[in-house]
Amino acid sequence: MDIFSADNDTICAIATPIGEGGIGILRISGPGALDILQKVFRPQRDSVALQSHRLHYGWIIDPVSGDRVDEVLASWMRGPQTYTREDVVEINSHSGFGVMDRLLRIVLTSGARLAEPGEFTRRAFLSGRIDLSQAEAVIELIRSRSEENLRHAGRQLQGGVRSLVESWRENLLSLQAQLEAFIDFSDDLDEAEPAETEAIVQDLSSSILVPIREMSRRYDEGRVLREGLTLVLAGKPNVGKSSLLNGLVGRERAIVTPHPGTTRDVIEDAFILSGVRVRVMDTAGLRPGGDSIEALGMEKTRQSISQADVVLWLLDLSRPLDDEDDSVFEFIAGRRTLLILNKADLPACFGAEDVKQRYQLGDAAPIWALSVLRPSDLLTLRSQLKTSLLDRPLLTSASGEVIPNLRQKQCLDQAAEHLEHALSLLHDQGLGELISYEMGQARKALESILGVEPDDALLDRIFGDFCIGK
Ligand SMILES: Nc1nc2c(ncn2[C@@H]2O[C@H](COP(=O)(O)OP(=O)(O)OP(=O)(O)O)[C@@H](O)[C@H]2O)c(=O)[nH]1
Ligand SMILES: [Mg+2]
Repeated sequence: MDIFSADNDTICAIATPIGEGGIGILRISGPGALDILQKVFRPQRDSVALQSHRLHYGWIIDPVSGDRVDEVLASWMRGPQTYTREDVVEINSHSGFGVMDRLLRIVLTSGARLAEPGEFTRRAFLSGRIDLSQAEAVIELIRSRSEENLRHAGRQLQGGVRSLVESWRENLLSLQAQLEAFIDFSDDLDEAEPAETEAIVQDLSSSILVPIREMSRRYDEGRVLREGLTLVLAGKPNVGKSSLLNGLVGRERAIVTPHPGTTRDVIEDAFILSGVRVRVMDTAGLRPGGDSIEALGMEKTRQSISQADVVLWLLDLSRPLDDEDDSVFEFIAGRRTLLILNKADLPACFGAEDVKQRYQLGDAAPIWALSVLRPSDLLTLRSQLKTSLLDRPLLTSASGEVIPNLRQKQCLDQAAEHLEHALSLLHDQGLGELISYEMGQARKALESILGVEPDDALLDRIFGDFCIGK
């Protein structure tokens, strides 16, 4: 792709968060980058020529007024060994709204225009330095909020998705070429050697379709890595929900009192479980009746439960099961639920079996008896949560699997569908040209993961998600 065919102007943006800080970075990219730097930057040692990929110490000067604006370190990097493959300039200045704003205006009046969100990365893509899946990994990396998520984005940035998809694509191309060689001899495949068609079927299925389906399946589990999990604590009043929240996040986040109805609002916090971010919501105790404030709180509880990936339902072992517990059960019906029998340090009024019977739960339902006030029980609970919620081979860091995002998954599913058509046509000895067409469509779907021939709307959607300056 020719980088000078489209947006050939020079763009600039503040690349660091706006606000007071030690250092702020202004980034410029495009053919005019060096020229602009020379207009606005005075190196301390005038005689030294600006060298590529070196830091230079000096001052930013307002070319109009001649004012010294800030003491900076500036670098100029000659393309193509840069983020965008264009000439890139970075100015490290002090960071504060006034300084950065002045700097930006000086650079803008010296010949650059303000970059759109994600435009630097878009240029890296258009110049062919990275493919679309790697550009998406940049956003994921910036947004990642847990170690596991970060690790995955890093793998993707290094081309994890790209190399797999490219290998399927190559493979598909060569199978299509083999197939077309038959078609040259006959219209129908029934005249081709059965052994040869069989070999194509085998290859198409085992080395392309199966791994494509496998990667697509990982999407759901991968969502957990990207977005984390939402855990909602539910139960009747006074069972220990707020105590559990505090125990899980390791601080006194919610008020705990011996009075039922203490929590009236949804209280949210987060903790990290095996590298995955878990958002946890403590809710108002559920019970029929109650005053109007409690009723509002219960409505909010209902909303939280509807957003939950998993509900932790707490029961109080020290009091008999009652109709308040029954109404909680109705409230959370249909949600993925784990049960905690809390206050196991006190004499118990019932056991796990009674709960299973009363609510007709299967034997497989996880029920854990513990006291959320005991640190050792909390540790056990954490590891039980880990096993129930996260322990799939995929989520262990060593697996190195790549996980598609939603867009990539949709492309994979399309590719798989075309491959299945091709396979069933091959099986029925259908028209060779149709088979070849389906294989071509599958290849196109794979190529759209990489961003071969992307349309502008798609690029706008992907890069519009970035911040300005990236
Ligand atoms: N003995 C014992 N007491 C507990 C345990 N867990 C919580 N409690 C006590 O139970 C009372 C209620 O705890 P909370 O955490 O406020 O209960 P809650 O479910 O948030 O109550 P509401 O906000 O009113 O719905 C407090 O006095 C806690 O100290 C436990 O495992 N053992
Ligand atoms: Mg509470």
